[in-house]
Parts: sequence; structure tokens; C-alpha cells
Amino acid sequence: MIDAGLIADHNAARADALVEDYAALGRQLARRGVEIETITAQAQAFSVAVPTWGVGTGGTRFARFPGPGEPRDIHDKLADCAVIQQLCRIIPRVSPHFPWDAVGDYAGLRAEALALGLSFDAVNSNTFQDQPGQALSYKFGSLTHTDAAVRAQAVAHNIDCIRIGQALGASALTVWIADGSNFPGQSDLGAAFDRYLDSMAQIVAAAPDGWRVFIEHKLYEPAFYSTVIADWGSSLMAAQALGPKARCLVDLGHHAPGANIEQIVARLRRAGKLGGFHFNDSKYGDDDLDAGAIDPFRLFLVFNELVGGAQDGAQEDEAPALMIDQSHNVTDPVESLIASAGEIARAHVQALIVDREALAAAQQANDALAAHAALKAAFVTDVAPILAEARRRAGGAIDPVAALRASGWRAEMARQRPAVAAGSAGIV
Ligand code: RM4
Ligand code: MN
Ligand code: MN
Repeated sequence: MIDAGLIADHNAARADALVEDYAALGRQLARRGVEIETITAQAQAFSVAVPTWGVGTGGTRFARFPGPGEPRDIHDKLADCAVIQQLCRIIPRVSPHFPWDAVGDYAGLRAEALALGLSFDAVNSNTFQDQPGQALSYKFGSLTHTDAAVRAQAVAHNIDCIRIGQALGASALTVWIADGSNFPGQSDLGAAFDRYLDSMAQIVAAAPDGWRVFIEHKLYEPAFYSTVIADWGSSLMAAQALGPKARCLVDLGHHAPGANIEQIVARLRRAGKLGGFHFNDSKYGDDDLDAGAIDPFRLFLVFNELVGGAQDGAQEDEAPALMIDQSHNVTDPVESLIASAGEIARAHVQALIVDREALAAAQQANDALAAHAALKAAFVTDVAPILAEARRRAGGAIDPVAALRASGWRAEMARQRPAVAAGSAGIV
């Protein structure tokens, strides 16, 4: 962890400027009928989960260039997540991935996380690659494989993940499968979906009461011609067929360029099937870039649907699970996760200050310009003082990346965790 005295000194050096900026923003918002303290309290109550795979250096399709002091196992990953939480105070939950994060003692792992101030969010299964010693290969699919024995193996892995999740205190399983085809004719498009429903029904049946099973769609990659759960339509069909525990999960990078993701969000809410998000950003495909790095306006529009929907009576029965899912290859992963958490929190606060009455009135009157201006007024407001003040009040750093860099934490990790392997191929 970072020395608490260092964070206190860091904050003390920035306190006067923050007081000034916060007061100025408070006056600006008051003129618009918004009470800054209400928004700051909501900012403090906001949280998002980090993925364990996000604290390591990811890669491009072709190569991975390891960084210094990378986490070597789930214990190191939890330690990194704890540092992010210490500085940001909005990421108290960690989303693990199996078998990447497998250990012998899950009760012990849960206690270890708790001691670091962390708990576990949705568990993620992995049937998109073969593991050493695995009996049957997923080369031609997993939950939708033509061979019932492969499907059974993939179902059993997902049920294992649920059991691990129970031991960790989680209450959701996220299922993303790579199943699909590369050649027209390779796969029976209808039958593959039927096999998916059959396999998923067994997984959903194994999920305890109160659990959610998130269905994550993805347009393409690694399947380049057809993907079984390629889009929100397939995801919604499956979630509706699989009953109340099944929900749709929207990974922002898993859509065609230009897709109207906020409208997908609005639709899934109306269906009561919006289960959660994987936040990241992309320009071309599943780029897994930091949230808000390419299109912060889109991120804001997604939160505008979440916040607006919560107020229009169309709210689903529970708030969607918010998680980050990104892969870093040119930045320090811990810094990138801090940056993303900040961008996600920013989009949330911007959505909170939208003048919803003005927006609704303009929509009703078909005044497109005024409606758009109501959104833009919130989006262009610099809400950074609210985010910084919320962090400071919660014990975090006013400028988390600056505090991390000043602490020399990464250099210390490089000393404690000598590099184990040189570069390797592939995203994982
Ligand atoms: C996939 C998908 C999943 C994530 C893997 C690593 O594209 O986004 O959520 O678990 O990548
Ligand atoms: Mn994802
Ligand atoms: Mn992805």
C-alpha cells in the first residue's frame, strides 16, 4: 500500500486550489439549480469493479511486452487493486477470471481480499482457450460445440466458477464465449444458438438464488464470420429464454463502429434485462482502451441513459453491475485503471447534473437543438472538483496518478517482483 502520510502531504499541497475550484463549481451549479453537495454525496456513493486481468500488461493480438513489477498471481493482483482503491476510493470490488486466478483456498482468498479492503464482484469463466491438461479442446467451440462431451466440459467449468464465486462471496457469473465460425457454411447458425441455450440453461440452473448470470455479447473476434452471441439481440433472446437470473452484459468495445450503444442500453433496461457493463473504449473493434480515451461523450450518453432511466420509472429491478474490462500494452496498468475509474466516475457525475426537466420539455416540443444543448451543458461542465473532493473526503488522493508516481510504488514492485518471463504471444 502507499504510505498514508504521503497521500496526506500530496492532498495538503493541493487543498487550497481544490477548495477554490470546488466553491466556484458550486456557485456555477447553484445558478443552474443544482446543489453541489448532493452531487458530491452521489459521487462518493458510486463504485465500479476492476478486473484482475486488468492489472497485468495485456497485449495486442501479436505480442505482449511485460512491464516492470507485474503481478505474478492473484495475490499480487489483489495487492495492486488495493493500491488503486486506496487512491481512488471507488473500486472496492474485484472481478476475477478462472482459471487465471485459481488458488487452493478460496475462503482464504476472500479473507485476504477483505483484509485489503476489497470484495469480489462477478466471476468470469474462460472457455475461449485450452488449459494445460484439459481433456477436450475448445478450438471449435465450447458451450455450443457440436460434440456434447465438449459442451459438458464447458458447462462443468462454468458451474465450478459459480462454486468458486460462492466461496468468494460473489453473486454473479459473467459468461463470454468465443464460439463462432470463420467460414460461411462452417456452422449451422440456428443449431449453434440452440446448443448455447441448452448449455446455458444448465449453468443458470446451477446458480444459487439471488445470483445473476451475465451474458456478454461480442460482435466478432476470434470468430470472424459468425459469432454465436454476437449482438444484444442474441443476448436478449437468450436472457429472456433463460429466465430471471439471466441478464445481458454490455461491453462497450463489443459493437460495430458507430453502433448506438446508449440506445442498446435503453432497450435492455426496458426489457428488464440490463445486467451490467464492461467499460473500456475503442475506435475500431474490441480495442480494450481506457474508458473515455476515445469517445468520452459516448460514455456520458450511456450514463445519461442509466441516470435518466432511474428517474423515469422504467428502472429494472436492480442497478446494473458496473465493471471495467480493458487491456493495457503501452501504459502502466495501474495508472490506466485509475484513469478509467476517474473517467467513468466523471461520466456518472456529468449525467447527474443534466437538467432533466429542460431535456424532457425540449424532447416533448421537438426542439432538437435545446434538447441536445441540455445534454451538452452537462457534458462540457468541468466536474473534476467534485470527483477530487469526493476522493479526498473518502480518504483517497486528490490526484491519484500523481500520488502513485510520487510514491515510487512501481519501482518498489519491480524490486519485489522480478520479471518471470520475457515477452509472449497473444492477448493473454
Ligand atoms: C473478451 C471479453 C471478456 C474478457 C476477455 C478477456 O473479449 O471482453 O469479458 O473476459 O476478453
Ligand atoms: Mn468484456
Ligand atoms: Mn472484450
